[in-house]
Amino acid sequence: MSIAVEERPAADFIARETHYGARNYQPLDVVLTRGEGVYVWDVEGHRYLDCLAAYSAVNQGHCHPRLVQAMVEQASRLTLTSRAFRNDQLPAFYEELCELTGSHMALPMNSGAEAVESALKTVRKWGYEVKGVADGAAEIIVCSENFHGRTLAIVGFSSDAQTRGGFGPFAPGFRMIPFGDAAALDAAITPNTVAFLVEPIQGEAGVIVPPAGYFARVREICTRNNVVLVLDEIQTGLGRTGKLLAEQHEGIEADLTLVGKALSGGFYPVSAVLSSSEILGVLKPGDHGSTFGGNPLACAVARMALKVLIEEGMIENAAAVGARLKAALCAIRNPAIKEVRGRGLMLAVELHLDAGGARPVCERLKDRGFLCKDTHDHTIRISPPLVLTADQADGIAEALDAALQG
Ligand code: IF1
Repeated sequence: MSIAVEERPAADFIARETHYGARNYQPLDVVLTRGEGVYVWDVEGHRYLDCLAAYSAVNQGHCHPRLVQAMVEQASRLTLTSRAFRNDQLPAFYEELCELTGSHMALPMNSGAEAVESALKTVRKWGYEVKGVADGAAEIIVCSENFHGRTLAIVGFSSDAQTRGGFGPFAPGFRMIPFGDAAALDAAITPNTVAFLVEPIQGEAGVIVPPAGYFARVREICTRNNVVLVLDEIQTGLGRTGKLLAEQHEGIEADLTLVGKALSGGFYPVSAVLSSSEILGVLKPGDHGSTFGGNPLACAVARMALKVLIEEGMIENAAAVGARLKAALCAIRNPAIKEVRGRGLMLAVELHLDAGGARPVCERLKDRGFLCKDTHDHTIRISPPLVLTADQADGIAEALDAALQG
């Protein structure tokens, strides 16, 4: 028996979603039913090039056949054991993930926000047990305009009014500094500072690339002050910027690295905290956990997601096609464009304040068969699957050029 595909007009799907669903999103009115590679199709049969890739969770392309096979095979063998018992997929997942990323050990979780929360707990415990911070006094430094997820602890240290608004009171122990300012980090560190949590490129802020040399200085400051450097690579990691991890552009290594999203190629929520040293070792049996974290279905899917990323050259493709797409976007001559930013296939086009906003441009792109996401009112984010071809990249730039003309 299967879940029947409903043949109804798009408006019918939208009406029921709006009626029964919590209204915490305002999606473009396109109802998708199928995906393959860089393309998705709506219920009326229109094809679109997906320039969001589910916020970089679908780096490997929609419904990658090797991922479908890994998922189906494992789903019919064993899905969930809980961590009360061992399963035969988890060791291989650990081994392959750690060897690929040069990590000492890993902690498996599900959503990105859970990986962030897990890192926050770990660095606090490390602070008390290893660094010798007095109980309850640990401080964690974060950046303004950060985006690390939606849980209470995380939104509590957001600088975005809507993200925080109405959800307090919040957990104490966080200090905020500007992104890209190494001197501010140096000045904010106290003897109680246990960690600095930062995105290599700020995503939700509008794809903000820090100044050259920033992360080299950050690394040096953290090392000198015995502060754990936690890089949130949930969006930037796994090939998105043209390297396996964005830290490789900076020539540094984080102490804790957070990955998620594309770790499953979009099939399943799989995230992980990667530890380059013994830091994760502060977690003892019973300290932390998750019903689904490290389950065999997640591990099998993630193993294949990493395998296809490497074997099919997707990271190199992201670098090459990303550079071509960025050049094509930069070549668009339109006074509405303020700036083109980004690295690899993590790109954004910021419009001038008087250009009428990014949302109408995204609506027109949709009508031309390209799905893009506006962010912060004036920025169009472009982050297609990493299997994008050069011709498809040129097509995106041509469509944006046309959409900007109205
Ligand atoms: C939403 C943005 C992307 C993330 C980083 C952790 C998480 C995310 C760097 C949490 C999640 C998402 C969630 C999505 C919007 C989105 C996003 F626009 F906010 F910035 F991707 F670009 N760290 N990012 O980007 O991961 O718990 O969601 O698995 O609708 O909230 P999660």
